[in-house]
Amino acid sequence: SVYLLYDVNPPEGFNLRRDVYIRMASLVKTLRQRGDWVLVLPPWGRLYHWQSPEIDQERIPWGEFFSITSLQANVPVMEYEEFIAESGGPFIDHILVLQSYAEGWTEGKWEEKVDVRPCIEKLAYTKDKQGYYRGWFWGYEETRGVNVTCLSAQGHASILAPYLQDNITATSVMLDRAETVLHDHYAGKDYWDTRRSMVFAKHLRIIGDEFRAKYLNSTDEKDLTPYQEDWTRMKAKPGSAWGGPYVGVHLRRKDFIWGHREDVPSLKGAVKKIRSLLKKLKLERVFVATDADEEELKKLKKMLPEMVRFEPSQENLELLRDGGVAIIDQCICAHARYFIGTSVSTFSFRIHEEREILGFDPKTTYNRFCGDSEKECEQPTHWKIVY
Ligand SMILES: Nc1nc2c(ncn2[C@@H]2O[C@H](COP(=O)(O)OP(=O)(O)O)[C@@H](O)[C@H]2O)c(=O)[nH]1
Ligand SMILES: *[C@@H]1O[C@H](CO)[C@@H](O)[C@H](O)[C@H]1NC(C)=O
Ligand SMILES: *[C@@H]1O[C@H](CO)[C@@H](O)[C@H](O)[C@H]1NC(C)=O
Ligand SMILES: *[C@@H]1O[C@H](CO)[C@@H](O)[C@H](O)[C@H]1NC(C)=O
Ligand SMILES: [Mg+2]
Repeated sequence: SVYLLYDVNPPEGFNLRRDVYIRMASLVKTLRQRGDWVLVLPPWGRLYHWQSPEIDQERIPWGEFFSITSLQANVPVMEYEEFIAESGGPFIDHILVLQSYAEGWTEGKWEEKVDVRPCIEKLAYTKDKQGYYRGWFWGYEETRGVNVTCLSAQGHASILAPYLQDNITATSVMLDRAETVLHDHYAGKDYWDTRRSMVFAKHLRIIGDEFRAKYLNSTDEKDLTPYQEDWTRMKAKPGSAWGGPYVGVHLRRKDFIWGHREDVPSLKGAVKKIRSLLKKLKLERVFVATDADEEELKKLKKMLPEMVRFEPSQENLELLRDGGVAIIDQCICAHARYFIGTSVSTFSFRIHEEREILGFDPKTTYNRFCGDSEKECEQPTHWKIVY
């Protein structure tokens, strides 16, 4: 096999990283037209938003969050530790640091291209005494890179394929800053195949289901949201899902409010909107997923005392970690009769997709809060599944 590894710009969060996975899976499908390429899953960890203190949040395998057999049914993947075991040690033959072009678009003209170029930014890798490259490598200190070069790339992920196939002889190649390349075909069949294969790990789905049953009077049978573990057999008719008797809310705060963005509401504005939705939809319950800090949460609870939240015990938090809790929040929002999210949050976008897979009427999904004084509050785009 030839192993393709990748990593993403450190500040990026969990849900943008899930998007980059889709781009890389697409690239591997292209590479596999000529050769036995396998995608190595970059361990999760050290994400800026995972701030729960005193829990270990590094070197987390994908299997803690996603069903590996489901991913496998789309493209061959393996966990990083399997790669180390199979390839004979913690070495990555060639690291390609993707970057844009120093000169920008020439004459304002967009064209797709790939070229070996001097590194624009300071390398995030340093040479050790043996001449190997050391770097973050997802918290695996013993990992070393044998060669590092910078590659300017402009275009969709698969433009890298000819270069990887013809100009690189290594058996393990890592693309760093993989978010530099774009989707081969956003929301096309291949996009959706990969997206549908990103089935959440069973233990997380079970916790979400139990929570819905216990606190929200919501079950798949009553709500018409039947789920198949095997995603290749999941094809819900649009509009067939009814959803649990609650409004699902994703209220993104933190960095989304620090910049005083005009498309993000104040707490007061959000609560006003939630109340009007409950009334309009004749629903009594509201489930709130949010990354609000303690202070904001206190204010929110005061204004919306009936809201339901998923709040794990310390013991469960250690088990699930921040990533698992976020996924459970997403699962619960995905099953609501009506969902409203936050403008341009990838966390909300992933909920849209989950609801599309379950077969909800798009009117109940593609909704977002408006800023308090936002003039044109454009609602999210509906992306239909291509099977
Ligand atoms: N549990 C939980 N975590 C959240 C919520 N909103 C944001 N977060 C955390 O903040 C991160 C936001 O980063 P990202 O996933 O990139 O989404 P985006 O920044 O909203 O586009 C998530 O991955 C979570 O770790 C929420 O409603 N519930
Ligand atoms: C790859 O190799 C070919 C043939 O040697 C060369 O023409 C091409 O410029 C190389 N591609 C890059 C991006 O360096
Ligand atoms: C590193 O890779 C570059 C580009 O493929 C190649 O020219 C160079 O010889 C390699 N260096 C080593 C030490 O293998
Ligand atoms: C749960 O929902 C069912 C209808 O699906 C309803 O008959 C029942 O009264 C509800 N139970 C509670 C406790 O709200
Ligand atoms: Mg983010």
